[in-house]
Amino acid sequence: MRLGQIKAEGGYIAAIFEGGLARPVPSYTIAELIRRSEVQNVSLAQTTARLASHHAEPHAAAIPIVPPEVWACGCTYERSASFRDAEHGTREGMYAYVYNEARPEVFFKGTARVCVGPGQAIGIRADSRFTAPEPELALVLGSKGNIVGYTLANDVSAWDIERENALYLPQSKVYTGCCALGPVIVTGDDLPDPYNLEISCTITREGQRRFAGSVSTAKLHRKFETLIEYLRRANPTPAGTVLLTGTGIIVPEDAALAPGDIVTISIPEIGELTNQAQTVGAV
Ligand code: DO4
Ligand code: MG
Repeated sequence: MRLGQIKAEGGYIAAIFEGGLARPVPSYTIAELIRRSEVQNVSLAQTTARLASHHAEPHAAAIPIVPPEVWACGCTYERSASFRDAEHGTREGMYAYVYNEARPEVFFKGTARVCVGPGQAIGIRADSRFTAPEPELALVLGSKGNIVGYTLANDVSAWDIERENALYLPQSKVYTGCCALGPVIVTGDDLPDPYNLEISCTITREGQRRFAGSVSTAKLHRKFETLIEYLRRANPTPAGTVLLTGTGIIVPEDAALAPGDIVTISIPEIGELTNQAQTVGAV
């Protein structure tokens, strides 16, 4: 099932997306449906199907969940680790270490406050000269850490700030518009092999293609269960938490995001997530 949210009732409500149309679920957000499905001990798809309107309407997909917390994993693809070590002038440094060790990199990416949905602006910090999109498969988790669905995420990051010093990571990762989610959440029953998905990304400036790249989730060096297990060690995350699984697409510095750039991330089984970049904050 393809679930998400639409703008309605003065906020967001859940909807089932089918054939280009949406069947609204009045009075419920996706987070509320996840909690309800847990209380009733039935799947999210069943809970949603029971409450959804039978009338399909044209609606734009909004942010598919208002997440209480967003976490992200890093260096889960070899490409991400080797690029970051190279930025520090080493062939194998701290990023290769994390790539190879049992404990993955897991960092806090923020709350709903810094998240945007399809069509909303992603941020370029005013104090960054090299901000890049990080196209990632994202897991939507239930209260026990179970995967209730999959969506797309853009872990937009100020790579120059990260490169300057590892202790600057939170500033490179968490700021207004740093995380785009959407367009929909695909439940597990409709995504039989999440380790075999092709993620693509393009950056377009004034109608001209600046960058195109892709990677398969088959190149992911970790199992989702391992990432979730480390996330939740001594840290029980609430239902609706979103976990980004890392990037395998690296944008070169000459394609660094500029205000007005259009970033599109896609996985055919999930859809396309498009956002325009804009400067946030002031120096
Ligand atoms: O520490 C670096 C962050 C890595 C990351 O976000 C990724 O690999 O996706
Ligand atoms: Mg990332």
